[in-house]
Amino acid sequence: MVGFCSFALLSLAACLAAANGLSARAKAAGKLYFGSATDNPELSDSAYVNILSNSEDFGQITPGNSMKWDSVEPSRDNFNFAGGDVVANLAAQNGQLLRCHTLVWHSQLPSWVSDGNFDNATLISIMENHITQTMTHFKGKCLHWDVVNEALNEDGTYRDSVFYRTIGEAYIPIAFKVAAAADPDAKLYYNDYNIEHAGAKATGAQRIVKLIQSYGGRIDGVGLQGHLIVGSVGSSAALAGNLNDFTSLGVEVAYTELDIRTTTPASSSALQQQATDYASVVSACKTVPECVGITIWDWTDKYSWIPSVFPGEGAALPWDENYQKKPAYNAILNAWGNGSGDGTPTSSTTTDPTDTSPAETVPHWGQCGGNGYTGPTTCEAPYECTYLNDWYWQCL
Ligand code: 9MR
Repeated sequence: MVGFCSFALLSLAACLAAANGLSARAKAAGKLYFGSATDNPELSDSAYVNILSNSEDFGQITPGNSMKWDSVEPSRDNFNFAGGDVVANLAAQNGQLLRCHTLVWHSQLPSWVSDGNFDNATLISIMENHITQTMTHFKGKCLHWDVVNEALNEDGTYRDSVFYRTIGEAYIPIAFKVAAAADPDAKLYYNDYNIEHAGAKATGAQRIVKLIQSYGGRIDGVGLQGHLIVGSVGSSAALAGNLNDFTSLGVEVAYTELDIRTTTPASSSALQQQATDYASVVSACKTVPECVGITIWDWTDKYSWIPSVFPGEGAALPWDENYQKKPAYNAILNAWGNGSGDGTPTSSTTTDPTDTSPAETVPHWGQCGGNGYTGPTTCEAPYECTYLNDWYWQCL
């Protein structure tokens, strides 16, 4: 539904009654989106695309592969954005936000970079060029960019990538500095897995946030990938406590690649436990105001990466291979709740219903609500007036 929860037009009751999908419920809980990764080969499956394109369930999509270095710059200074454009265009067509993934990563990195034996200065310039060209191409389309991905070992020390070996830890703040200049409007994220629970690797990710800040750089968020295992997710309170360890450093957080795998074929009790586990993650995000949203790493088991990497495991997503919803679907819906009223604009910020003058619309990125705000509250199509905090609603 276009304009869902455009509060100048809908009463609160109508807004809440309309909140029936995973993303609609996330927004009613004050988040920016619930989203899904997708990958270009799957987009030839029209039944798949129909479900992915339902923005009530998916308010945001993320390309699973087509913005990675090997897709975008397969040989030096030879850029190919075609695959990424397809996903960006689909998001725009569906009125969905876009998370952009990922710029600097040791994996899916072409051998011309990893085996090029470049010196420090040359590798820095190659990295800078890759970031600048890629972000400039997608400028204005990416809500978030995963600037650096998976820079850590499990014990929280730095991974031995070509970037770390050649440049040292400074490659991370340098990448964020270049990214901040290339697209000032995109939120810049550090993204990693196995940082969802407090421990050495989560502490390492917090060290990275502080490192970037110590260089005077901008890091806006940390992405907790969330490749989790049924029965090992833990309580929502523990998950939320870990999120707060990040937000206390002045960054927002998001679960960026959530899936919760089990042994296959999955038993019905495993699927029930999986539903509980999905609900725990959603509740954790819901209770932490700086958690802006959750992305699942594709929505159907048919296209999940898990079975190819973990043989005998899978069934990790809320829809099965035949596109049937599993118990996790309703658990996610219920965990978001049906809108608590948190952040709902007060009457002082809503448009006077007796005002018959033509409605002024707010452009993309403009403010459209918040405590004390008295300006126009209707966003230019296709954008929606979205809660960011009690003082700021924005056309996104
Ligand atoms: O989903 C991606 C899969 O199709 C690729 O084969 C794989 C290659 O590494 O990457 C997958 O996505 C990864 C993501 O980019 C970073 N975090 C881990 C994800 C799963 O491997």
